[in-house]
Amino acid sequence: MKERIEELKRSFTEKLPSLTDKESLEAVRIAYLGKKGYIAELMKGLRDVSDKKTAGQLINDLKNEIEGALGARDEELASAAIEAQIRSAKKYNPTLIPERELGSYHPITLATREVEAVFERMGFTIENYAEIVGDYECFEALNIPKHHPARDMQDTYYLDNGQLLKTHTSAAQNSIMKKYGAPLRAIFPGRCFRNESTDACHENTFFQMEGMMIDENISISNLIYFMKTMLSEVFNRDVKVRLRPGFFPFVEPGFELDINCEICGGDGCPSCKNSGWLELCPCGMIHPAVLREGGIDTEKYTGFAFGLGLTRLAMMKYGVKDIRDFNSGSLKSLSQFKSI
Ligand code: FA5
Repeated sequence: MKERIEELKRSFTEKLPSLTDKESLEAVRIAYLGKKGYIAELMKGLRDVSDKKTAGQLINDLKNEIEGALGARDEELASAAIEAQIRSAKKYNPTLIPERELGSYHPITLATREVEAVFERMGFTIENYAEIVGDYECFEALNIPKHHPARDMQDTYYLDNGQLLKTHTSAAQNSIMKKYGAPLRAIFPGRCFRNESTDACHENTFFQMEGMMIDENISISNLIYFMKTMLSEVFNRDVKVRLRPGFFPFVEPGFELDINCEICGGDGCPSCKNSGWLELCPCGMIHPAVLREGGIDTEKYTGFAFGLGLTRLAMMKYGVKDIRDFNSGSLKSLSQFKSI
């Protein structure tokens, strides 16, 4: 009996280090302590032993030893599992960037920055202007008096207090002339609003970028040079444009600068209203009445102005067929611009 107890003790001690998971631990517990296990077998064998008391004591000691060792091993395994969990868990880091889709710049923002960079390099300052303006800035200071038919070209949202939502960025011309005087080179991007029915190339809320250059001896050649430079730098290649006469009361002469439709290549499509051309950047020599209203000496200075359709420029640059996608808030389409 004594030898058998010693042998079981040895075999258990040898097995113990290999018990690295709950399953093997349980298997050994059943083998040694179970109803039909080695300890139960020893207890049965007691009947044939003369010194039952000593043998019983030895069996009990072995049983206690095995129970204690298995319990301790069980605890070790449990705390090792917790430690492994802690180790594998991500450490808290207050400066970590969240693991989710980051936002992206709106294509209009990207186009605006690109055009701004081109004009900044050519010495233009960038001005900001309000979206809610008065009748004076939006029309009267631009040689468009009350009841002038040119007002009909821009369906205006009027506010109850008599102010209005800026229909074009030209509304800032007068105040910028008064702010800086001449000579002057400035661009001013901004959101414009018109109560128009929308289609693939018309929105009721869109962006323009106005530009003005006033100095001595400014002529149409300067205007054409700056327009060409801006377009070739923004598109990084030659784009087909055409210049045709256009009427705006605040310029004389006035032009419409159209871009060959980049969506259909000029064949005609909904994006260009099937004409193959898109009105992009009307421009002209600033009317002397407008210069005078802005406090500029018309004997000494002349200037040009343009009103670039920024949203349409973004359409052409990025191949967006429908202008309404820009204000759609659809992440499916807008998030595509993050890598541009
Ligand atoms: C004007 O707004 C003049 N203020 C432009 C100007 C400035 C002329 C300085 C001369 C000197 P027009 O209404 O055509 O012009 O608009 C200018 C450009 O804005 C258009 O060529 C077009 O590209 C864009 N645009 C006009 N209406 C819309 C619209 N509803 N949706 C999207 N883009 C528009």
